[in-house]
Amino acid sequence: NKEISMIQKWLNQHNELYTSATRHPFTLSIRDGSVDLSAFKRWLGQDYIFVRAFVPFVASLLLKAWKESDEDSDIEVILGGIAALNDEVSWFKSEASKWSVSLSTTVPQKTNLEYCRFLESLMSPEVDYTVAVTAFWAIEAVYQESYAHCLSDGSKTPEELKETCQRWGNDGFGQYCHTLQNIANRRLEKSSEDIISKAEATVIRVLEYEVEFWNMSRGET
Ligand code: HMH
Repeated sequence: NKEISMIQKWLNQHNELYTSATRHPFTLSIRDGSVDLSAFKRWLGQDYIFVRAFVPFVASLLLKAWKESDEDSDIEVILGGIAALNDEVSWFKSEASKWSVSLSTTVPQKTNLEYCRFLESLMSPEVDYTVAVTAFWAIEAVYQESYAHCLSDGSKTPEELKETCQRWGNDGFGQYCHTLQNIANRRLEKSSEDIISKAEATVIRVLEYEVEFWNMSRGET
C-alpha cells in the first residue's frame, strides 16, 4: 500500500485551478456541441505555434534525462513523446488545411508568446530534470483530461471535432500521461524541499497558462 503521491497531493490542494484548466468553457462547449467553430479555428492556429515551441522543450527534457535520470526507461518515454509530436505537427498542418486556417499567417497571441517564453525558461540547463519532467506531465495531462472529457459518456461532441479530441483523449495518451506522472512522482520522492517547491510552483504556472491558453479561443484580444 502506497502513501498519497506528491502530484495527487498537489491536485487536491489546487483542485480549483486544475478544474479550471481541465473543465474550461471552451472544451465544455466542444463536449456539449455548442462550440463556436471560429473559436476552434483560433485554438488550432495558436496551438500549432505552441507545439512548435513545445518540441525543443521536450528535446531539452530528453537531454536532462540523459544527464540526470536514474532510470534508463525515462529516455524511452520522452523519446516516444518526441515521436508523437512529429506526428502531431503533421496533423496540425492537415487539420488546418481542412478548416482553412492559414498557419503561416497566424500571429501568436500575447498569452501564447508568454507561455512559449515560459517553456523556454524551463529549457535552461539550470532547471532541474525533476522540475522539467513535472512540468511536462502537467502540460500533457491538461490536454488529456480536457479532451477525454469531450469523448466520455453523455458528450455531444460534433463529429468533425472527434478526431481532435481523440488525439489527446485516447486511452494510449492517457497511459502515457500516467507514465509521466509516475516518473515525476518517483523523482519528487527523492528530491529536496527546494526542488519540490520549485516543481509545485511550476505546475501552478502551467495550469494558469493552460487556462489562459483556452481563454484565447474567445478571440477577445
Ligand atoms: C497549450 N498545452 C497546450 N497545447 C498542447 N498541444 C498541449 C498542452 C499538449 O500537447
